Amino acid sequence: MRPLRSLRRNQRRSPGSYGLHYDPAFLSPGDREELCAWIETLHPLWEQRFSKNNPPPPGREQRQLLRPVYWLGNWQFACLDYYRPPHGLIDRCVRAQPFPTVLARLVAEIEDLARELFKPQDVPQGWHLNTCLVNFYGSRVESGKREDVARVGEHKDFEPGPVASISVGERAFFQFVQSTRPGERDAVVVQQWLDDGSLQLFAGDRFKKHLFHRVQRVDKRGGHAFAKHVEGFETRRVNLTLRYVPDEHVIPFRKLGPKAQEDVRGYMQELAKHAPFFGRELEGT
Ligand SMILES: O=C(O)CCC(=O)C(=O)O
Repeated sequence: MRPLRSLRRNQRRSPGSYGLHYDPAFLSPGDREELCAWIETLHPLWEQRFSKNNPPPPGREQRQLLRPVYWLGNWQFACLDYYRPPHGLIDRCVRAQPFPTVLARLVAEIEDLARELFKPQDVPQGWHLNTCLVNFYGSRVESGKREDVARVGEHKDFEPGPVASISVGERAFFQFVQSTRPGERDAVVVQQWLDDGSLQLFAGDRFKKHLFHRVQRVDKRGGHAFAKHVEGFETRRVNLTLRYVPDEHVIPFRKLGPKAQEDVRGYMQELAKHAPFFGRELEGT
């Protein structure tokens, strides 16, 4: 078995909070460099939240997501409403590119670590990190005006089992919160900075099912900047969130229902401009 590098190097577990592990120095300088070099090759999408066949509900408007994203393993398009067991399983997870070598290596290490840290009942049968959401955080730039949109509102990750999160670039202020009644402030239960090169790993009912999590803000003081990936967006932090979607719920584009195909075909065509994988998926080969 591979050595559990992060435990051995830091000889620490997060104190007193079963279900939450944080390693501020998970990435070695070499891994960080390799990961960042790969990130710079990506052409993320800046998706719209809704689509022709999934229009905004009454009182809400079409909007662009706060940040560009890229998915590996399977792409959960916002307009298909993400993976939401137990009812939202079908036409949610569209087969996408495999992990690059550096990420596959880190994932193997993280899976071992999760099995060491968490109780068997919190690591479902068949669990493996086959899904990666790459989030680009930064500022929207329009007509020379810069708007900081580096945040994520409170939500849960519904994919079963432990979720891992690797961060590079500026540090982010991350909170787990207890949701309260409308109009009242949410109660912060745990908060921490997620540093450049860090790993956060969480599992179990408390952190997965009961609490919500969010990114309140992303620092600017480190001077981190990534290459321009999307017109009108400047990136200063990249986060890779790794999750598990049962393999039977990941489907090729051609097997999506006709309405879902219609809604995401344009995105697939956009992705295919830079990644031949998506061209092949569109052709159904
Ligand atoms: O950027 C982060 O640290 C968290 C991202 C997140 O919550 C998510 O992708 O669900």
